[in-house]
Amino acid sequence: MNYTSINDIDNLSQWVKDALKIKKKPLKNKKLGKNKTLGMLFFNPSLRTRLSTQKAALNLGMNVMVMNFTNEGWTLEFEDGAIMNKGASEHIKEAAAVISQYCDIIAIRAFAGLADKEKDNAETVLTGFQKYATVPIVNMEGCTGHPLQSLADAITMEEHKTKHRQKVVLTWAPHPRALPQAVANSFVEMMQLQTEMDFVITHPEGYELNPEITKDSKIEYDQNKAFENADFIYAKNWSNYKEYGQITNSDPNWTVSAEKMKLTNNAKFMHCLPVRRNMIVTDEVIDSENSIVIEQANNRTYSAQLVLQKILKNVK
Ligand code: AN0
Ligand code: CP
Repeated sequence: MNYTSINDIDNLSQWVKDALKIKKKPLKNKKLGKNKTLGMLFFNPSLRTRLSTQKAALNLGMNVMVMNFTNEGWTLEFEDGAIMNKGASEHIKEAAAVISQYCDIIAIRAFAGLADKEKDNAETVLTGFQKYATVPIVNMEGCTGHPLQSLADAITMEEHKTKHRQKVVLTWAPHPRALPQAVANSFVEMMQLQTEMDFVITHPEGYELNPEITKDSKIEYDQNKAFENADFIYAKNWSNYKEYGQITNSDPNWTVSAEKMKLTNNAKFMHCLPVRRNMIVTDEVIDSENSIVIEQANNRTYSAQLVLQKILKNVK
């Protein structure tokens, strides 16, 4: 079993229930991962993913090895048949096979480069490891998805939902650097699995995510209209998908402000973090009682623990 996309979740509501059980008793399966090793490979920076996934593995009694490829690992070649006369020192064929000798599960973070849409959509790093590793693979944010984040988001919404049918809004917000679509993509896919929530995506015109992901999810270009009666506001920036990787809008009117939150049904504020204050969201909103971003980050441990637990049970 791999966990590389939201499509690997066979029953979201059951997974959320199971994760909440883990949260109540995180050390219950302390023996499950004994003498098993999780290898965590980072091609990009991380705070939450690195620490929460490591914590999850430790809660299961696993050993953990972390390696940064940003400056410590050999530069890898992913193209089959490549004549390796350029920068890359080692081919994914050997690297993945070798790491599989040391690790029982390999978790990988490899962001979109945002320069070449086709290359990013091909998920070169993740699929390279899937092809040449002999152990299960976990996606810690690839080019097109961040499924551990969205599972944590689902857990967090379950904990904070009120009695009536919930309205959930994914809103784009401005950011000074070009960011991937991965978090938004997986959030959309996770929301498509929700049966008892209404979902609306709001962003400036032209900022449509990949239509193969959004499918028939509702898009409302008027952010104020989208916010009306919302129970959850999930903010995230992403760079333009059509004009791939470009920043074509930085309108500060899209920042989530207290004034905009007043349009909602006393909505909870969510963001995956790290967040740029007073760009994505004002201090007033993120510091308010309605902000659940810290609990969301806390739930990263239980989303990762559920996934590792499922894989370990499968491996045995
Ligand atoms: C990354 C992104 O937007 O994909 C990671 C978020 C979890 N964010 C930044 O690079 C700021
Ligand atoms: N939300 C998230 O994945 O955070 P990090 O990039 O810090 O891991």
